[in-house]
Amino acid sequence: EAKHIAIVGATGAVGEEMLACLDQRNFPISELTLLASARSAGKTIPFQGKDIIVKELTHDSFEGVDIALFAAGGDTSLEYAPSAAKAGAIVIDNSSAYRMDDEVPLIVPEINPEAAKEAKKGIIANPNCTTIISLMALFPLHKKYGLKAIIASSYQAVSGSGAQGIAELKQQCEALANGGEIVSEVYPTQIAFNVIPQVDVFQPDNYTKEELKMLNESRKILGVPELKVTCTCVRVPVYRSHAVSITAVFENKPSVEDARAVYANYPGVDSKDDPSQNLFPTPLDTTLKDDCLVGRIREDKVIDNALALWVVGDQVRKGAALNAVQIAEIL
Ligand code: 2RA
Repeated sequence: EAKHIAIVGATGAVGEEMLACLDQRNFPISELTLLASARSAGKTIPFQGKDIIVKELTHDSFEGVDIALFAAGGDTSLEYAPSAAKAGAIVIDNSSAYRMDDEVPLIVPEINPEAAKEAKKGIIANPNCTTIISLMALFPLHKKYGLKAIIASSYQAVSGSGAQGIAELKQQCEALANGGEIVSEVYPTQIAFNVIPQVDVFQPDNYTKEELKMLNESRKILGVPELKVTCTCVRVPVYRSHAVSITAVFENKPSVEDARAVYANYPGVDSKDDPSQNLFPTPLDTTLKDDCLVGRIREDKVIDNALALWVVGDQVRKGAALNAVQIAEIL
């Protein structure tokens, strides 16, 4: 039956996409509460023919809310998600705040939907976008061959940094085209016509938080605590879709043909892979789309029982908003 939905961070890139997904998927909504900071409160956002006024987020914003989608960063989730849960809402949190909490399930609906029943705190965590997109390619193969290790390099869109990341790339491209000054506030150096091998902050082991998310979140979602992962996360001048180059190592010997066939009837992921036709997916193929696309599937030439492959997916959609709405659909 219809639910009272709240979106925290309704005016951000992911919040806006959550609204779009709820609308496009005809999610049964009895009431919609849009919440944001004082700065954004008062704005109106159109939804299904009505103008909804964005309210300021407070600890009392969740009366009667059934599902609260959070997309306003980790600090806001840590501060307000417990209040939403206390008011009786199920929280689906897009931030990293609760992902590694043993009492909080971390869910990709195509992989571990049953974990939604374990929301002991009334909170469910949405995984990191790079993890979701990578696992959409790896899970079907994991089921067939048993995944042991992942060696990956990501090519991450600026939308991962929110609306300001998109604006920074746009500003720099225009400035470079017209001879103006470029502005680098979101990234440590120019991102236009460049690539930056840093996403999030460095840790003592010289990996970034983003790279360790791939390791820790993949182990939790797949339920494979001994999974080995080495990942290099790179920011690239692309607007909305992440791409990940992966060598996946399995227990059993995989075959390229079988791998392509596996994707053919797997929900949420498709293969676009025919070297004889120069057929492979690029970030522009998945932008604003639901499905992830896999290509460049080939036997790895270094490691036995391993496939090299390339997966792309829309970072704002399947990487965040769509995944969260699909979790809400499970509920
Ligand atoms: C990024 N995955 O791409 C991180 C957070 N969205 O910046």
